[in-house]
Amino acid sequence: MQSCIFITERNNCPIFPGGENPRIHWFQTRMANTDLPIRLPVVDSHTAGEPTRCVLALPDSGVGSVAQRLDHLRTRHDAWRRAILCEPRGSDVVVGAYLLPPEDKSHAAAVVFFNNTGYLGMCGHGMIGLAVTLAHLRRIQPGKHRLETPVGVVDILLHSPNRVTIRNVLAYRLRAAVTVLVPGYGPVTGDVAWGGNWFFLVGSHPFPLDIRQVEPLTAFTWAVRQALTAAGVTGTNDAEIDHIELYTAAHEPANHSRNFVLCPGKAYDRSPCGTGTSAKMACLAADGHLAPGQPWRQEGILGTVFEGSFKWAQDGTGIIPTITGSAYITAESTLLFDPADPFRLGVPE
Ligand code: PYC
Repeated sequence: MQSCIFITERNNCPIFPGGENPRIHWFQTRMANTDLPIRLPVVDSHTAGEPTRCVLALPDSGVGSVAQRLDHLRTRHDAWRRAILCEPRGSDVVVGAYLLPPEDKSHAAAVVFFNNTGYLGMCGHGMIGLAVTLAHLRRIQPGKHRLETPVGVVDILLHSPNRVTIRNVLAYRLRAAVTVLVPGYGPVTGDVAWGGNWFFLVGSHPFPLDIRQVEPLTAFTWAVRQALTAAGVTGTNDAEIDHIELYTAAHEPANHSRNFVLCPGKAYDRSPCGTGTSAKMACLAADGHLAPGQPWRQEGILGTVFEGSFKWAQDGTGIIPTITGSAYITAESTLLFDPADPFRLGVPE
């Protein structure tokens, strides 16, 4: 029974050393209706403080576009996501990255990002972390590479082992100044924007964006998210708005803004959030407050910075953001899933 494609390093394709026919290891380890192997190699990194776990072995991910393969992973292998990212092997904060063969062979790879509750369209900090991980593994060299995501192709420019620029998918503001009544807080007004994930961006709120305020910030942004759902405020095609972004003046004069971003699984983004910075620049561009090519330094809740800028999309539907940041490898490890371990599939929700 095929249970896992192990991305080996014994072949000559640097990203998929197994080449067109990656070596398939037939793990005789099917456990409790899952096909988890006993050993799973991962590389951990952090980008501006936010962790990414790149998984170097795959469940069978099906065929087709990255979006189709994401569906396959979600419906057939969701146990992997929980086992890899949830406690006791992971935490609510970590974003996982499955590295997949690209659909278009001229691209370097495809990637599906996931977290403690599900899957992400794109992930800016995760893409920077993945690029640094691939460089660490010597699977890419400094220069330009193209990666497929479920929501489009992202270009990366690896400047050095730790510094990366990504050119994100199209970002745009869908609705400006939407007001929702948030129980316990009153009316809250924000913009609905897409930056690779759906965001509600709120500038008018009573909170200092200070790391010591994480609990009230989390409670407020979670309440905003629930109020949006209750009010039926969504992204395109009824997509749930699952990222809430508060912003305020930067603490450092060199920066333009500071943010706090609540992620779908109720953890806050330790980084300035690449897709959130993209959504923010889309709103600024729509208001005429940021010009193409003008630098935008987005500070996150830890004070770390993503450097952004944009150009208009050719069809005028939005902007193409670029985001630059740094990531560092924190671990090369092997997750172990002992069949006798009652929590091998993660602590149940
Ligand atoms: O950097 O885009 C991002 C991101 C999304 C969720 C966590 N980080």
